[in-house]
Amino acid sequence: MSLLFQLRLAGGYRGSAIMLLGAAGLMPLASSADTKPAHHLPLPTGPVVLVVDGAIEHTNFPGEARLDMQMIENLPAHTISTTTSVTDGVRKFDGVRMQDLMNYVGASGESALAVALNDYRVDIPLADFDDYGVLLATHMSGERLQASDKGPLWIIYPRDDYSRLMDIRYDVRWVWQLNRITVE
Ligand SMILES: Nc1nc2c(c(=O)[nH]1)N[C@H]1C(S)=C(S)[C@@H](COP(=O)(O)O)O[C@H]1N2
Ligand SMILES: [Mo]
Repeated sequence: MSLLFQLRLAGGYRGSAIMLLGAAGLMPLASSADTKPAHHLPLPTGPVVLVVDGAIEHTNFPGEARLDMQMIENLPAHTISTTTSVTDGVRKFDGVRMQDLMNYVGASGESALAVALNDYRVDIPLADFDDYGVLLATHMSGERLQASDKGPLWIIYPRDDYSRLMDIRYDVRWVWQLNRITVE
């Protein structure tokens, strides 16, 4: 990952971005980024809403990527409008792509064990994220998802765009109140 990309992801962390720029100024930009031995994610500054562990390369605690909402929302914004099996009519969901999140933590492997606040857990093939542009939603109908109602993070599939997703095998992967992902 390039230093510039890191700086962009650090958006909002102006202090640390300036410190990074200062450190980079001591040596040529390209070599400082390329020779960095291990990749460390920025530290969360707000409440941790999602922990990713398992087969990931980029961490900010031993073996874990602890993410606050800002770190998640620094990823590119995406939208899916779809019906769901638990709401009426078409809803607009805003959030970030699961694939971008997996890239951010440097995930490798076959599947993601998604675990929710209520201990619900299900294995999701990593291929789904790229195949369907699966969303990690933070908002429904323009409003932030609350923990009291499927939030703060809900995995959303574009089921209206792919008839094969209208199936119980996929319904069970729509994990709401998601709070941990173990990459396997
Ligand atoms: N956090 C959480 N997410 C969950 C579940 C759950 O119990 N807890 N149930 C799953 C199942 S089994 C299905 S079929 C879909 C829809 O659940 P529902 O029809 O029971 O509302 O959400 C999935 N996501
Ligand atoms: Mo279910």
